[in-house]
Amino acid sequence: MVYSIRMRSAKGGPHELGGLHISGAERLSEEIDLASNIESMVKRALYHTKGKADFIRLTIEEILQEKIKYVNLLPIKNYTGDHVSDGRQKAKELLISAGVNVKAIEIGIKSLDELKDNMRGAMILSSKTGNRLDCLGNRGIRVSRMDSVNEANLKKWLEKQNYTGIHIREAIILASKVVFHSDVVAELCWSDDPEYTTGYVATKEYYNRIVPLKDYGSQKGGRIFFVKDDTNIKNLQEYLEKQPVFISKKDGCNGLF
Ligand code: WAQ
Ligand code: MG
Repeated sequence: MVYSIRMRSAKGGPHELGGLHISGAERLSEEIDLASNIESMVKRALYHTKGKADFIRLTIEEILQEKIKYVNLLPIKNYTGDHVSDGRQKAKELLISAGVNVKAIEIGIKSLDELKDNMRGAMILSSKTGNRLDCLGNRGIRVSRMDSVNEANLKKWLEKQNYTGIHIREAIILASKVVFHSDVVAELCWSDDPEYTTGYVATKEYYNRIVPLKDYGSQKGGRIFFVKDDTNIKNLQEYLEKQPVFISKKDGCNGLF
């Protein structure tokens, strides 16, 4: 049996009553790993660099095997600059090549920089005009119900490329699910964790990691999904939030992971 686990946590009460978003997480879990996955999510909410959550909501639901979709893991490219301005410039170039309009990119970066409070989800912007297309305000769209097919193999694959840590593991799974959708042109992201300055631009081809995309110590972070102008937002939202997706990769003779 496979279960979806979703966690969101806040400080100063629940999100909907104005609490500050601390951390969230989403996994698809086999029954045997359920308890340990839940434990690590609760620990993450309690011992986070953004503070100790006083509100934690966990939702656990059984997933029907036949509903699960399999999506390819994006390959990784890496860019490193000296300053945030270098990183942002690279992000712009990558987004332009993916088909996002310069104006939309500028609006996107500005909206992330100007966020007063962190969102717990992502903004959906038109890749042409930069107009916000979701009507979800500070909540945004939270991508859920995704995971790797084989955690141990994903870890090995990342370690082989010298990537360790939970940020990249979670981000590449999320990005692979997001850009797989035909209406999504590209994604831009950087973390809201104050110590984590790496971000990325995900396109249909690559997970482009960029260091740095924000200043050390800043708690401002977020995600933007740039989409085609005629996107049916309700359908896209349904896919991002509800469609269970396992991210997998064909790895030569090691088979699928
Ligand atoms: N769905 C939509 N938006 C989300 C989700 C989600 N499941 N999770 C987080 N966000 C949004 C939300 O606005 C957060 O405030 C923001 O993204 C940042 O989330 O080394 O760690 O979990 O290659 O802090 C990227 C680079 C790390 C990783 C991103 O984001 C690497 C990261 P965080
Ligand atoms: Mg965070």
